[in-house]
Amino acid sequence: MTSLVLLLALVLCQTLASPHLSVSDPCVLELEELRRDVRILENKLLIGAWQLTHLKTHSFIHLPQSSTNLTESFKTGVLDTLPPAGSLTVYDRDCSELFERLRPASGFYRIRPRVDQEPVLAFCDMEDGGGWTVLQRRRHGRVDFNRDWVDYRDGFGDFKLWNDEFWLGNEHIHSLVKDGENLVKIDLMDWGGQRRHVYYQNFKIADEKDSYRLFYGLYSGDGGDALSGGTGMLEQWSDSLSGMPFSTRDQDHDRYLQGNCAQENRGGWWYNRCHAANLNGKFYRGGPYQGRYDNGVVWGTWRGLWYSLRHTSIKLRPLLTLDRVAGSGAGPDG
Ligand SMILES: [Ca+2]
Repeated sequence: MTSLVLLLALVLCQTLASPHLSVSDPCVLELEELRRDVRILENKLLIGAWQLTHLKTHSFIHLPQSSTNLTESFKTGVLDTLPPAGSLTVYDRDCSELFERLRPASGFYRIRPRVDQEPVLAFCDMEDGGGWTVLQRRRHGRVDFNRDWVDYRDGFGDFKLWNDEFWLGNEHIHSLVKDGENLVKIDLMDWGGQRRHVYYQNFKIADEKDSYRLFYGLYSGDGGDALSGGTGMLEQWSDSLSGMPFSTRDQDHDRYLQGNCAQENRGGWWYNRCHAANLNGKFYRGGPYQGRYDNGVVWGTWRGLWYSLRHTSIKLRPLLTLDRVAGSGAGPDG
């Protein structure tokens, strides 16, 4: 329907407009706006349909019988006692392929993003619609995220229990995202148990020669677009991470000439001058924190720069999976 409106507007504009369209032509500007609106609407529709399907077919987490409150179960550590997830070697490219093939439970699997490389141990989130390869997770602050370039490149943390904390590794993330359309979902939870979910289409990072430079597409969700720094021009100038190379305390690639964002903010990230989002930052218990630098586990557009979140995860799956789940008929299954 929206595509039809766009087509109609295009025909109308071309009929009325002079043969030499300029950028200032109102029709050109209007079309650009319409195209953007269509993209946003399509995105919302996709995610809405997917969430609906998910609600119908999945329960979010298999809680122990005695616990009915998710937040409470995190507090009491009930989920820590769940048995370790399996670490089977599979030869699927990512968790979505594995999900399509076997519909297995969530857990650690050795996937193989590149056939010319050794399999990689990754957490596959088979809830929440299924097929998510998890790139990052913060849960309890036991893993130190203030690390050097090599650690961020190769990955670090614990890969055993389902709530272990880790960074999958920039090299592996690069292999996973380099060809194809995908959707990244960022799950956030504060210390009161409130949750927000943020989505970015076409998440991409360059190779190591280009310092794992970050690219991403359309934002949606209810936590705010902190990767782009927020809504103001000034915030975007200093905080937008779009097109930024990765920095660590021992490799400063940020735009902050007077210092090193990674050193101040205690984590590896795609810093600008420096950030409105710092999900690999220092883990502060309780939420609000004070200090010289806004170096907590921060998603600025939701809880601000001086609130450190309790849970975060960054996970990825191909956009095509969503098409199939949403039943658009665009996928190979028809
Ligand atoms: Ca710097």
